[in-house]
Amino acid sequence: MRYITAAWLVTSAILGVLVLSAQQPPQLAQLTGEARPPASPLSLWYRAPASDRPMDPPRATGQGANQEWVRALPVGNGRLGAMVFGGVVHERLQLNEDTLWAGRPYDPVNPDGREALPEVRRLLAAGQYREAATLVSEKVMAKPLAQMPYQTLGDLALTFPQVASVENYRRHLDLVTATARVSYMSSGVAFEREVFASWPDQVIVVRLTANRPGQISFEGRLQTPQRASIEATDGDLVMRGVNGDGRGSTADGRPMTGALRFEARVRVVATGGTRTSSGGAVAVRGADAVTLIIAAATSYRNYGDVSADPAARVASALTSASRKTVDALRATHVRDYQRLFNRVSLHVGPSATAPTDERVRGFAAGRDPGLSALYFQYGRYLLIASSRTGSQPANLQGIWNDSMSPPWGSKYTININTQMNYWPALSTNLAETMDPLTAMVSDLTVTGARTARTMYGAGGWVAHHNTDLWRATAPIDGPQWGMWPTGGAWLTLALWDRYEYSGDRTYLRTIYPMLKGAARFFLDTLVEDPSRRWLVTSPSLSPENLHPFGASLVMGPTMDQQILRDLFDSATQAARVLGVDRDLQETWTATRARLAPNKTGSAGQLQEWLEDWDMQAPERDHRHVSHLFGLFPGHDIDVRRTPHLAAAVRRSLEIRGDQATGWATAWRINLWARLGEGDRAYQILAFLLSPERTYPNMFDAHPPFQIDGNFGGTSGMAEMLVQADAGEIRLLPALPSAWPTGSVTGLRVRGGFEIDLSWTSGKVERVTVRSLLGEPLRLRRGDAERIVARTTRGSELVFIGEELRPVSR
Ligand code: FUC
Repeated sequence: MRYITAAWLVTSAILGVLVLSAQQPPQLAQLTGEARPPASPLSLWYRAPASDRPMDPPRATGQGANQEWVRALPVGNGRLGAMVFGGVVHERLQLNEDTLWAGRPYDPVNPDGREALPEVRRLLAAGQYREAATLVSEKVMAKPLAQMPYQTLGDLALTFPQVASVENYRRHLDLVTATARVSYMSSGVAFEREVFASWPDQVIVVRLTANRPGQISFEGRLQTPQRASIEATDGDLVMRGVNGDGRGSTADGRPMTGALRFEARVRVVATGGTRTSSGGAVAVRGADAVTLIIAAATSYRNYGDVSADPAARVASALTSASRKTVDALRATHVRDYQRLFNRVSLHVGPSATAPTDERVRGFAAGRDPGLSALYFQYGRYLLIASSRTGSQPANLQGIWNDSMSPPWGSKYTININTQMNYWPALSTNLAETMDPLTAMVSDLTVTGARTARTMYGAGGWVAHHNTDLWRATAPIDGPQWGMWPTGGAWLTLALWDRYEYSGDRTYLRTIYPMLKGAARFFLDTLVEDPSRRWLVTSPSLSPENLHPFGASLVMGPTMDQQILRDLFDSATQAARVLGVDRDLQETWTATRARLAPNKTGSAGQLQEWLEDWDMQAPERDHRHVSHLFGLFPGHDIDVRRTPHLAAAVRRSLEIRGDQATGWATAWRINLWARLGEGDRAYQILAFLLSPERTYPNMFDAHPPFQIDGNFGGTSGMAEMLVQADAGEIRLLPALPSAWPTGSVTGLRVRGGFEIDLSWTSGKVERVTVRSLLGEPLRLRRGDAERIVARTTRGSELVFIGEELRPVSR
């Protein structure tokens, strides 16, 4: 079929903007032929490019999750990311570097806060919630009021010659090799493009090949909305710039002027043909094959130091990568990635062979259980691609962002979103991806100690509901959202979980000061509830939910007490294991005992607040289910240990409803799985995987794109298959009837066990348990605890059938 005519080009340029918002991506012409599905079933694949038109001119505010961008395929090495669009004539790689945020080192704490807090507490105790919120708004909130956004690096645009026809076009992302590929035929020549992001080599590699010599010609250029200069020299495209300015200024009047320098460099290595540079572009004509190596870096060393040399960082990565062949770069990348990815496999039924966007559109029909398994593995892929040792933690969009001012700044929202990003890390056997989170919490113990001291006159450290690259910890946005002191404490619990999974004492020693500092802050700031003398947080809130009295501010929201019970427990256990701080262990235990208890309200629900207000709250179906933290990911509540409270959680979940934003839907999956309700969890998963919550590239739709839903969904599926509580492992605790037969390998649970499990017609077939720490093993299946066995470190035990008959080996 005709690929392009001049008239169509002009028309499409005029219509381009209109077409943008339409359902299908703009195409310059029809593509012909039907490409076959990729060989690896663990692939996302499509029969059309995400877009194939010249890029928009750079602009300061990006397009966020527009129709084209959420069709593009993400690659990443934890630090560098690219969205690959796959255009035949106009290929676009939208690039990110994970330290390229707006602004500069700053401390937003408001020194007026400390004087105002006693009055805020008095107002809350007197039930004057609106007045308390006004005072917090005037005297306590951070300066500036918003934190700094994560920003795009820019785009690499490759413009290929117009072609007469394109057949059998296919692009796909192979999750087994973490590689994006584009392939098609044109005028009898088979073209291939391959893109991968290597963690060991710290570069993104683009490889262009054809099955006949001399066929590869294109012009490459960089483009960015950042303040940057761009040039082309000796086969390199080079961009040097300064990050964006943030808004507002600190309490002492310092503006948020951008202070990071950055560089991106693309090395163009052609075999055969010619290569020329001019006018900021590199042109390749008639090459046999071309390799593009992309490196990028900023001057960020840490939240207080931006003195690194980005050019030196880029030069070092490029020099060493360009000494290697593309085969060597690929082999190193695949080996590194598979070391993590291959630890877990999942099969829950047949997979449709249709392109991924069609599968998502049809999923609600439920005939494609394999799509859940693909979604599960995609979550693991995305975590590996956005969070590696030495990188920043995965932010609201992982590392993929095309904007200078993305939704919610694409920051770290730590009243659920950042924590949810790491929910699958331990259960799906990717503990190392938590290293960046540990490093961030370590930073927060320093910046958060400043906030604790200046704002509260307290010891230890505190972080409120958001943080950013600069590790800001003061309350932001407004009292309804920001005045919540428990975000940092929750983060430390994720780190403690990692110890519970691994039993690694060296690691425990590094995180113990973080736990201890978080606990210290609350020892210094908890207040007495006037009527019942419970110890509670104040001022605080139940994340983002308004209570019936015109504010969210309160004393002692349920979630805080649940987090603090877990915090004091884990700090005490950690001190015991390490044999330190005996006095503190007693203080923590005593303080824990005085925290306000979980309470059941008149509707049978778990109360979100100290008072029974749930049924009068203005948004009863609010997306946050903060007070249910105690069931998941917390430990306060469990179906077997505390059945009455679990029943109250169930009632609260019914009141809240099943469908919410992406992450909020994913949280509900995990909670219903913990309640042992597989079919309910699956029904909610089906909504998460429907086009309402999943874009064509399977990114989670909050909407707009936010990656936490992907990670929460992956975690939810793991929770449906295996759970552990209080030393007991539960097999298939929430298996949905949609997955009658299947198998999983490599899931991890607390206490140091790794589990392989297969089932047929809903019945356990075979279980293999590897004991990593030599802890006693207790296995539960349904109502019966079937196995209690000793294990030794490194031993493997096998059980058969529903009765879990031990197999001696
Ligand atoms: C919290 C949520 C929003 C959004 C934002 C990034 O504030 O309530 O839904 O996810 O974080």
